[in-house]
Amino acid sequence: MKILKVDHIGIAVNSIEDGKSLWMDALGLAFEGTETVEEQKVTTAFFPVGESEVELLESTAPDGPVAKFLEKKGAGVHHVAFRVENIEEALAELKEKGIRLIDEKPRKGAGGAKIAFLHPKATNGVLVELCER
Ligand code: CMX
Repeated sequence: MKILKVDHIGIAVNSIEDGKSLWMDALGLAFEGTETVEEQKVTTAFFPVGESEVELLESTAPDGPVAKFLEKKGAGVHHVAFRVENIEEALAELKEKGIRLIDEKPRKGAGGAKIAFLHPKATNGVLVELCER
């Protein structure tokens, strides 16, 4: 498998509206608008930083993964996403290596990306996302 770069860092927030001014006004990043990804029960907001992005994540449902994360840990870094050349190949290789996957097949993420998660218990406690754009 080939990891091309850190695609984005996902940060769970209680409210994008309340959280975005830090990234825009204090840190001077561009705000690219929001997108709701129903399948993941989140609304996302992307802020490009060089070749990567910061992604704020706000839950859209109390039983969604981000709502559960916020309840348990509070706002903070939720996942690190690596862009890969070929996500199906990467998942097959990781499965072969015995790495615990959350998604064996890619799902649809923000911006039309193909995404899949590795289980944080297999990755030093950090939720890792693979994405292909
Ligand atoms: N980072 C690190 N650890 C996490 C975590 C995260 N984001 N989310 C949960 N965990 C840990 C919990 O702390 C818990 O650990 P302990 O057992 O030591 O307490 C363990 O994982 C199980 O957590 P849980 O609250 O019981 O939650 P679930 O097992 O129901 O689900 C997970 C955990 C990671 C499998 C689930 O959140 C998931 O499938 N995530 C992938 C999808 C996702 O997060 N989507 C949102 C982002 C979408 C996007 O970017 O577009």
